[in-house]
Amino acid sequence: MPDTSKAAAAIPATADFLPLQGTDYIEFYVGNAKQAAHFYKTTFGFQSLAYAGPETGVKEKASYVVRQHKLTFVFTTPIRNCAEVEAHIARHGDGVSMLALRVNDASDAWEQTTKRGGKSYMKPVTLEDEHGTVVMSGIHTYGDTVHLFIERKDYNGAFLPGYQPWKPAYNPPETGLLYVDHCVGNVGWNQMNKWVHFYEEVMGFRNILSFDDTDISTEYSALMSKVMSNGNGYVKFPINEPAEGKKKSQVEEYLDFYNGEGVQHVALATNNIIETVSALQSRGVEFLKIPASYYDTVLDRVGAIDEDLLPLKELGILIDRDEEGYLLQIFSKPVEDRPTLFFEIIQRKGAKSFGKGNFKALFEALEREQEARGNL
Ligand code: TYF
Ligand code: FE
Repeated sequence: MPDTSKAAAAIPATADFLPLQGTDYIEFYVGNAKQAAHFYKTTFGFQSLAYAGPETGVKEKASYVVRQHKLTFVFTTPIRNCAEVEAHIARHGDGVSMLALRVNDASDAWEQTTKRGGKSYMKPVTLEDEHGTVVMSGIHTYGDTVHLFIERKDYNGAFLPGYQPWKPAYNPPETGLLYVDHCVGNVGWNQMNKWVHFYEEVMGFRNILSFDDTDISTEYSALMSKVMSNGNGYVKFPINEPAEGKKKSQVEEYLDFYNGEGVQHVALATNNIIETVSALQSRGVEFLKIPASYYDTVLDRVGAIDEDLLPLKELGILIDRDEEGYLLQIFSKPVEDRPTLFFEIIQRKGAKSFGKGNFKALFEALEREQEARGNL
């Protein structure tokens, strides 16, 4: 009998029409990019990388690029006559505008997604300078959020053509943040399945986990969530929609204050959550407070873990377990005055899930914040 196993491995049953290498960068449109970049350097430990603005020949906006390991954040603010950024900020306040994904072929990514119904944001464009070539394209997703496709051919400049290296004297140390673990979108009432289908049909993602309101309703608020993953699992986008509860859903609060759909939280991975969260806390990142009683029973639920419980309790780090291992996670308060975008810090020790065992404690903590804002 001929051995067909090699051929079968080389040609998967369903070829991935949108192969992704991971998150290239996340761009935030903000009211003051100079101050936002300073905040993310000072509190989260990002390093200065690149700059584009009036001094580099870009007249309408200024962008600061910061990096920590594989995490790249761009903060962009309008300077003059920059309608797109101005409109985003006027409507949403500070928030995520672009989730940029690394691809081998940005032209093909655009062809594949737009022919499946994706709405074009940017046809493929070739950007070139003395450091090489980048091809970029993009499609719209929920709200005013955009997925850019970034193809870095041989590019060895600071960030992208048009940017110059940014080397200020002020460079506080890193905090151990490594890469984007997942990025969550909040969508409108009854819109979750529409966006699940978008990620399935247009982007070739799969729905790997689902949570309904019975999994995650607390006494008051509720939501539903489905986790979408690309073929190799490097890119994971959970989608939340509000559900009817006794009081206002946290997702509804977000939609009210963001004035529509958008990115709710970005989960940042670390290899040592105790060290990372200690550093973040001492540098001014505010985290949700978890009642001490959570730690009385947590080990009965999750079993033995490598870490001492005391530092986890002191920092308010949550623990959950699935069939493949466990995870440690903690959630920041919103990083703007509006109750919109926040960050999760996550360390996976085998677990591939999202902390379902913590939903009750987490959502009760979120509701206490909502209550304090008068929005419950
Ligand atoms: O990404 C997740 O699914 C977890 C849990 O409003 C979660 O981080 C889900 C919804 C939410 C906050 C956290
Ligand atoms: Fe999360």
